[in-house]
Amino acid sequence: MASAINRRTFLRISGTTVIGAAAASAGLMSFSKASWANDRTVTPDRVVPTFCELCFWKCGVLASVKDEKVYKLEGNPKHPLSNGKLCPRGVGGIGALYDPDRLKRPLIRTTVNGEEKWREVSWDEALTYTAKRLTEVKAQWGAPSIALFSHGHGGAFFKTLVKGLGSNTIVAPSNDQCRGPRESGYELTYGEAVGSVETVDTPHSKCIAYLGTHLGENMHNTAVQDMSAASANGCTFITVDPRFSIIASKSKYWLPIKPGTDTALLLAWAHVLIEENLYQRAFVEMNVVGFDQLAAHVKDKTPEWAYLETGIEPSVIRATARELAKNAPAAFVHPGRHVVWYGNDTQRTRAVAIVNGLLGNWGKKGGFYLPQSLSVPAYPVPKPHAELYKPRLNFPFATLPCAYDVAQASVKDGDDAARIHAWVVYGCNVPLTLPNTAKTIEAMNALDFVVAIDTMPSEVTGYADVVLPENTYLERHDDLESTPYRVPYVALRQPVVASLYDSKPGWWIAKSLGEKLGLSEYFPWKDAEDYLSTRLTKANLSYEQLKKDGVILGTPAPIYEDGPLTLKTPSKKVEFFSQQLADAGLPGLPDYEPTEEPPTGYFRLLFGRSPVHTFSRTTNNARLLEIVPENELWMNVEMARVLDLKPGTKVMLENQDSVQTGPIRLRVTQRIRQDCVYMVHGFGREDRRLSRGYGRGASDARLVTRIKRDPVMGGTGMNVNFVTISRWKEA
Ligand SMILES: Nc1nc2c(c(=O)[nH]1)N[C@H]1C(S)=C(S)[C@@H](COP(=O)(O)OP(=O)(O)OC[C@H]3O[C@@H](n4cnc5c(=O)[nH]c(N)nc54)[C@H](O)[C@@H]3O)O[C@H]1N2
Ligand SMILES: Nc1nc2c(c(=O)[nH]1)N[C@H]1C(S)=C(S)[C@@H](COP(=O)(O)OP(=O)(O)OC[C@H]3O[C@@H](n4cnc5c(=O)[nH]c(N)nc54)[C@H](O)[C@@H]3O)O[C@H]1N2
Ligand code: SF4
Ligand SMILES: [Mo]
Repeated sequence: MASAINRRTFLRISGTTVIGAAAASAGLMSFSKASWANDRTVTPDRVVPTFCELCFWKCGVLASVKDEKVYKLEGNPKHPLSNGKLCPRGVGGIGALYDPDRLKRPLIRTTVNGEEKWREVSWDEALTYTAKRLTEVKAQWGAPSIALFSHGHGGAFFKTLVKGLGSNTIVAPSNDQCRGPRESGYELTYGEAVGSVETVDTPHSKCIAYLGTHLGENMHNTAVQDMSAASANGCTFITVDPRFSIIASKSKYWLPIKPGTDTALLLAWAHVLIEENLYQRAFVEMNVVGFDQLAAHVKDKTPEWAYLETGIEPSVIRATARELAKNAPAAFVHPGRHVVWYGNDTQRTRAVAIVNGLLGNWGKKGGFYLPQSLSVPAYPVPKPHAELYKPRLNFPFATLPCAYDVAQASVKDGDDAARIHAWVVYGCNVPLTLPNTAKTIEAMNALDFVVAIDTMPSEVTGYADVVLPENTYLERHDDLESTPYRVPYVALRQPVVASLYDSKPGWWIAKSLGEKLGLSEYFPWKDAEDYLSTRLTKANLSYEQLKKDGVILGTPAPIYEDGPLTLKTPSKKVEFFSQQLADAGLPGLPDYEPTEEPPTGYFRLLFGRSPVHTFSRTTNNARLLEIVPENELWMNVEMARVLDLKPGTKVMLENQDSVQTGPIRLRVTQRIRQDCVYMVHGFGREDRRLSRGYGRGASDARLVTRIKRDPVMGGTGMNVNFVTISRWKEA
């Protein structure tokens, strides 16, 4: 077996560490500056429809090209997820295409005179080497010891590859570090996950409660457009958030809840709806099991009881419950998205689902619509025999294995046979997105082999053995996109301009690697166009029309249902009481569990989104950094006074495990409770290869060294870290 590098040093991709590196072309860099303008005076040579990958909402884009350069990105008016508009990140996609720091050529980690370096290699050499190393790991430890981490639309071809190899060890931080508990909570209660795009009928709603969901900062395009439409229609918003978020500023009620106590509020809302006979009785009688058990369960969960937990006045709890009830069924509590907060997250989501059941809003206008999808048959390939790695952890209602457990199972612990030995990482920056950065790095160091498929040098590529540069979304085809939505549709991603540098599309990388691994049967098509047109022909759809319009709409079907529901739960009804949970020894109704409080002198660390950035994906994007150059630490005015810290002061954070990050500038504000501080995720990049992103602001990820696991599906509750703040002293 080829000698594995045992301890990988973090390896930058720069002139000094790459053997044979050519400097980035000056012409390209100067163009990158000129292109930021999104110039509206230029007449394009062509306008190419495609869809966005600056986040995972997948809005339709029209890209204008002049002299083979993309100079403008706009929303595709025909695409239902953009309606002619993009969010600021989507407009800034040009910054990702023309980022001079992009990965340019395949790289292999190598040791020269005891020093680790990158060696620029041909694609053939990179893929031959990768195939050899994966084959060795499979032969020695079995295929399931090869894990795929994947995020983003292009991951589909790598799933085919890894399954073809025989591994079902396929994980995603967007599951157990994001929305996994919500999906399990809704599957247990309604028999199906909420999914992305969330199936909330916001434009027709008359009252919406947002728990944390910070729309306007969380910039999911259509969700924000819908929220504006609802606001214009006079919808009442209730925002429950320890921080006065943008959506709080549009709300009739802001409930500055004590962090971690939302389940108490939800149970008190259920109490008021039942005790005051405000729930949708006909819906409940027709569609719900376990109502009587719920009524008994929340009998003593009075607003007065909840006040002591949440800090929200009983009168406000009653008023908001009545406001929701008055507008039901055109009212809902938003199910949230990034819900891994305190470990009891599936149960909290169940409480949200139950309050929504009392509002009778499933399948109702202004509540939850029943999504439609345009089904396009898969390209026919043999079914692979893929297995999950052996020591499968025992979270009874996980829809996927947990990324966190796969990382833990990669660390050396004496039982090599049960370990994960290789990672294929597509579009994930795991050191920053899994909890406990140091442990993730330890895991990566323990692996026999890591290959990262990425567009940018990032923390994850720094610990890889092979780095494969993918095209950005503006240079490549991808698989078809047909998210279940209020109208059925299928959308196309197609190259707007030719590949820059020696980057390649993901489909080509997966297919070529598949061929080297002897897996050609899973990639029988000639190229992406052959693959796409074959799929479309089977669905009687025109590839030519899709190329021209970027999207094809299907025939809309009804999205509301007035009769009895037939759900996919065991009882076929909405399960307030979950026998499935009870059978697994877990509470059949959501219990409120108090969350550990910060020790004296500590703040709870909270984090969220900036409207113009997507995690670490954009923190090197020149265009977007012009708008928001760094993150700030939000602290309550009163606490800043006590600590004698002025606005704008640079501070350091230190968590309960003595991990430090910073410096970060202080934002002193009334808009946050005294017991917590808040920052935007994705900054504090530690990689000097990022000529613009390096060293801006601080990293929340470094501070998440402690988690609380969700007993239902294994999500990693991350809002359980505490920090002290001190003035930064320049060394
Ligand atoms: N501390 C902390 N941790 C978090 C969160 C948090 O707020 N704080 N948020 C959580 C949430 S909500 C989620 S969804 C997860 C997301 O976490 P991940 O799944 O890891 O996803 P990203 O952070 O988007 O991954 C970024 C990587 O994708 C690369 N990339 C960008 N575009 C492309 C492309 O077109 N092709 C390829 N091949 N690569 C590309 C970037 O260069 C970067 O290296 O993180 C979770 N983890
Ligand atoms: N611009 C932009 N938009 C994005 C993304 C992005 O990177 N950039 N990422 C997308 C992704 S992958 C996701 S998952 C979503 C995440 O976005 P959301 O699901 O909307 O938000 P969260 O990150 O869960 O929550 C952040 C909010 O929760 C509040 N909060 C913290 N603790 C508590 C608590 O105990 N109770 C309550 N009620 N509130 C609390 C914080 O103060 C903050 O306002 O955003 C998506 N949209
Ligand atoms: S919400 Fe913004 S970043 Fe996300 S896909 Fe749409 S335009 Fe792109
Ligand atoms: Mo997420």
